[in-house]
Amino acid sequence: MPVQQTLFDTADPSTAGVEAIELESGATILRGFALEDAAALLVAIERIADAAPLRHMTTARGWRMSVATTNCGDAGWLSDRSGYRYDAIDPETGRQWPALPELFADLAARAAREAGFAHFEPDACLVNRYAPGARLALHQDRNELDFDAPIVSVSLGVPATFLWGGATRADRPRRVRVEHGDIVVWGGPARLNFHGVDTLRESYHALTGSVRFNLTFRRALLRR
Ligand code: MD3
Ligand code: FE
Repeated sequence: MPVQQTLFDTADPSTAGVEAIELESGATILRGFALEDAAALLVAIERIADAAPLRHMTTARGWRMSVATTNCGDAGWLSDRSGYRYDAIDPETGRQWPALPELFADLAARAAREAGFAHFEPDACLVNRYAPGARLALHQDRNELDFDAPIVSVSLGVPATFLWGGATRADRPRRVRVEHGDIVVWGGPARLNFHGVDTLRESYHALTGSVRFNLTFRRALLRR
């Protein structure tokens, strides 16, 4: 059973009413945690996509991903016929990925702290855009060099269903609805769980129209 608890100081007005649900040890949903920053986050995403366009990457097996992706930060996640990896250079532009905005790093660190992970300093932010029909098949995030750091995921726009699996691909995933402004933090024992996103349904959000954006913050490189 999910444990519902207040993980932070209820006297702090910036977190008043935010609901924290621990899905399992090391995996926490902070409902509405990004709501106040959502409009600014979307403006920042537009600027990032101007410099490093959203694109449909290719899997190692040659499939075009239905999700469109870009990155900001010191390292960007890439997939192509040679596999998955992080690289400081965007192969589309030949330039470094755009810098990780202060607002992004600050929000990710605050969310991680509320979920029990102090001093999270992300160096990579994957930006995913889901149009209706897009999905992300079950996978693990294991290209990062630092598995001690958590991963922080921010949902914006149209709601989606996370597929929340276990330590092996055979574990039947739970379905967890994530909405505009929700943040999921996972680390510790849940860091290598299988997960995915179910096919996005046709829907409308005032700030994004028919699409969903997800920001995934990671520590991809080892600390200097
Ligand atoms: C991790 N993106 O880009 S994390 C990814 O909505 C990715 O675009 C998701 O997975 C997205 O690699 C955001 C979703 C998620 C859900 C359940 C998990 C990650 C999880 C359970 C355990 C560990
Ligand atoms: Fe993932």
